[in-house]
Amino acid sequence: MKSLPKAIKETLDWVHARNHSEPVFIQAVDEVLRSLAPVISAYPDILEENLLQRICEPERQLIFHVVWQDDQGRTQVNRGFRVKFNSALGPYKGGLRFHPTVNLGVIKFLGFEQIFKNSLTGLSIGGGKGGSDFDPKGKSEREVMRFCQSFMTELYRHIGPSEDVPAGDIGVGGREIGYLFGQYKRLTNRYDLGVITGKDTAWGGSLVRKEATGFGAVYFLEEMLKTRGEGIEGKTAVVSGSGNVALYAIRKLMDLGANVVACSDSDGTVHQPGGLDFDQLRQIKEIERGRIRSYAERCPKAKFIPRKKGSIWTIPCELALPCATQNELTGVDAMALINNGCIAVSEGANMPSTPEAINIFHKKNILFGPGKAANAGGVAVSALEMQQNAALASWTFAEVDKRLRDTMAGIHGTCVHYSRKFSKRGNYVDGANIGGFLRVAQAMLSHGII
Ligand code: NDP
Ligand code: 2IT
Repeated sequence: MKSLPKAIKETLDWVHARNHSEPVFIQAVDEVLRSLAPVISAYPDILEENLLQRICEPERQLIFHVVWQDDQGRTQVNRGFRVKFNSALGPYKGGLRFHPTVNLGVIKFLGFEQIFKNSLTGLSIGGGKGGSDFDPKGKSEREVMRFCQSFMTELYRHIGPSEDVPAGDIGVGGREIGYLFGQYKRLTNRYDLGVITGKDTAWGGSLVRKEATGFGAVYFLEEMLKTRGEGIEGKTAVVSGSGNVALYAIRKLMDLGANVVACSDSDGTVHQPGGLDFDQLRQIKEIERGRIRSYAERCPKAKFIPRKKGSIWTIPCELALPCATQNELTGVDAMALINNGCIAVSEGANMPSTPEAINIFHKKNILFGPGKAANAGGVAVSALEMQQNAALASWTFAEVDKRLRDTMAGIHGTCVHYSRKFSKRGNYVDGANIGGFLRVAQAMLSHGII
């Protein structure tokens, strides 16, 4: 930390001391504050108005119990969270994650990232995140419904179209959004479509929202490749995960002519050198809610590699898209990718690469698109869903897809602009952190000391 400006170092010490049991939150803050080192001398207001501490402390944090009944009639208890991190640019906006690893630190890291991501979209949305340690795996449809109803029975009083607008994340997709909205409607007696996004297109959802994060990560990748005179066509790609983001990153990569040879889940990886079969994959994951292992059972040309037997990142590829979860791609994985000829990484997930991995990508001059820029397409189309809901309108697939593509190109441009202007290192991480921060900072300064 020696070469860091004193104010940044002091803020980091302060954040570390008061959040010491939340390593992933500290990791996210560390990265952003380090990127801001060259910026603070250009804008004295940042320190005068104490913006660094103010942006690192959530405006409001809710923790509540979620009591629900399982199919055996037993009463179960989970923990629910909503962290309202920053509302300088608009109502709090960010997804809900249902996964057994969820705790306050995880939600704070995700909420913190969301502030800068949402700012980069250029739209009027603040940053927030929520979720629960509920594990949807192995639960029946009715158990998921009862859990969502109980979760919303507390959350409904804290959200609203101009207050806080949740959406999906890991473990929360269209099905859960439907149950959550249904209970909100019952409790409030209001058909507030704009209170939640990721809705089914039959009742207020936006076309392209389901595809948006994965498509967006590929559009961002395309923009990065263009800067080196490269394209996606003919390249070999590996995508980790096999959920919503992974699936539609794979779809778009294939549409643009890449050969996608592998994807994964927490049990392991499927490798198919001739290219994955998207329809089979979608059938198993989206329709049957099955596992990647059964894909390999149905597709004889695919091989299943159990998680213990090796990482997905040892499979040779030119393009890598981590689309599963935080810290899934380590320094060792980064070296393996580079040694096998990888030239570009676009993060569909939130903070999937460890700081060591990012360092290696930068040192080796790999094109590296950080999640808060590369996966912003999901929340951007969520904001377009809110716009359509407010206008009682619905736009065509082509119209929303074009706006998504333009938004991703715009975010890429912002990253390049700010990395060139401020960062000696000239990378997308600094560009995204600086560009995202400055827009929020300007709004916070305008609103005064609140
Ligand atoms: P899904 O629940 O649809 O899929 C998650 C995928 O990641 C699954 O394949 C899952 O495997 C794997 N995974 C999750 N947790 C772990 C873990 N601890 N270890 C190993 N594998 C894991 O979620 P999404 O596709 O929506 O989200 C994926 C990532 O993208 C997350 O980081 C999320 O925050 C981020 N993101 C999502 C957006 C969205 O619009 N949905 C927007 C922007 C970012 P398994 O089934 O075995 O658990
Ligand atoms: O991490 C994210 O950006 C999301 N999970 C989507 C948030 C949203 O409000 O659509």
